[in-house]
Amino acid sequence: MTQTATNSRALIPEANLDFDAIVIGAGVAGLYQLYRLRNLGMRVQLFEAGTGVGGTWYWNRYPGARFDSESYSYGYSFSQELLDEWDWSEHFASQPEILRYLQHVADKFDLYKDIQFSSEVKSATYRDDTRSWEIQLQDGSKFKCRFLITGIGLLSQPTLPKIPGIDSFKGQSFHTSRWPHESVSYSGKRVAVIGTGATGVQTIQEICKDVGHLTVFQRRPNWCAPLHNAKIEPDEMKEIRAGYEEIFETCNQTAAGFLHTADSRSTFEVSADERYEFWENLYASKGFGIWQGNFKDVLIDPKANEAMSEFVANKIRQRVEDPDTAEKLIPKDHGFGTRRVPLETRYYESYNRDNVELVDIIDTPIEKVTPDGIVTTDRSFEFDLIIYATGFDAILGSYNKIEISGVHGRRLKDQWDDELSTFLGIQINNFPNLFMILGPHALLGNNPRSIEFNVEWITDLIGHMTARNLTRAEATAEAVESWYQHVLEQGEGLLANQIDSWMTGVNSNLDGRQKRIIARYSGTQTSYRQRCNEVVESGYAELNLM
Ligand code: NA7
Repeated sequence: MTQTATNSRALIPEANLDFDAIVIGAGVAGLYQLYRLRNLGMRVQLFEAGTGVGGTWYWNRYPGARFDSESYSYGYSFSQELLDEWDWSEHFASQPEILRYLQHVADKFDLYKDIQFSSEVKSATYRDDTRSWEIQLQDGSKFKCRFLITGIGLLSQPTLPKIPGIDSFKGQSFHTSRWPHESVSYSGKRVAVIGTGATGVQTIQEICKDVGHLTVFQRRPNWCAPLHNAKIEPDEMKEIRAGYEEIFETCNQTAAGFLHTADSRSTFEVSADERYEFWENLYASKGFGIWQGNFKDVLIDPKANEAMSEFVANKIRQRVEDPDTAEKLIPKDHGFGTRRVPLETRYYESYNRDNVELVDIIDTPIEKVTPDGIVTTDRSFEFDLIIYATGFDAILGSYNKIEISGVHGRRLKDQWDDELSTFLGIQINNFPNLFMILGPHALLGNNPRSIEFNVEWITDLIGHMTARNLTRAEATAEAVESWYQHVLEQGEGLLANQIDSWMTGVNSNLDGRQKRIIARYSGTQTSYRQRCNEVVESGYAELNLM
């Protein structure tokens, strides 16, 4: 959809707007939103806290950071030229390559000219008299716009553990997502990693090859499975390129936007031999197939889940030489796939190395950090470097960080404290003209696929409004309530929603975040997209447009 510049300019004078739209965040979401809105002929400004583009891939520079989705299923699909010219070097690209890709996108589409870096948004205030948003940056500068779009990420606010003495440590220490831009020397050093989620696993398996000694402090283990990464040879890249249409079509049809989707059979519908052969094949195949492409009941039926968990537990026992260490690495409090499955490359074999030690901090909790290292109830450890791979204030953190207020000064945080609800994960009643890309209760998974869909939906709505000189869009309270009920229904029976994890909003390092919530939409992409498309077809009947 292309609108003329004349349309958009008509939006500006009446409210003295600086921009038609402001986008927050220069990650995969924000970059694409900037591109699309600019194509509508709008004046758009993007504010980014970091000093460069990339979002997740700008911040997470820790060794070993890489895709767990196939590179060619993760990139943007909107530009044939971009697909034609970009070669991925690995099936699961590493962070430096991903960052180069996003920088290339920003260059190619001339996005830099509308991005202001080192500009963290402090507050966003809606003014109903002018139907506009006023944004204030941390440096005090203010900007007014009609539409505000957030591309601020689900996992962008890191959380550190509340351990006494954490600031007293004399050596270097940081959270993985704040890994310094300059090179960090860990070669030959005594290093601690706290946390064994997807990030901890990627870090541990990479740095163990170089450090002098690595001590891993594990609270709860996760069920990890092999990534099976490989280089993409030039001929293979040609084949991938020729198949892009099919790749994206597949991603758009699967439950969560991955190349993998659940098998139509149930676990116990097949013979034991067939079952184990299927699981062996999944264990030997690339990427998330073992999680997303398993029997259809593995993530729902406790018995099926138990059988799958036992299969993976035996793999861990086979791969880890010391039986006590193997048992410590096998989760006992949740089943396979009920938390995000970290994909690994010889992660379990890391524990067979002489320079790697696993400390179970459920058995022997950390008491404090000292200037020299870490003290548990059992021992004192000395370190040169402490790495916190302790996760994020997921889904809500990036919203809570900004003081967002809507009509009549209603604070978003207060509204969400009362009840976390949105319309399609995109809009919120009482917050007109605010659009979230992958907000709470949106469909997560292979996120760029959902991001492109969300961005295009938002762009179409804004295009629809500008074409009609409409200046205010707000989801009705009824629409929000009905989406909320739908999200709850879709989440029923899913084992993952009965387990503590970032996906259920639990974070032991934050006050008041010990209770599980339904934070994401657990239906399929097809049902999500169908619902969003129905809203468009009805002429946005569930939004108040003025
Ligand atoms: P996760 O998956 O939230 O993992 C955080 C890890 O840190 C996990 O093992 C936690 O143990 C551990 N943790 C958190 N707080 C503490 C304290 N206070 N003490 C000890 N250990 C702690 O974050 P990731 O960054 O690994 O991954 C997040 C997502 O990013 C990932 O799923 C991908 O989608 C990308 P716990 O399990 O809570 O016992």
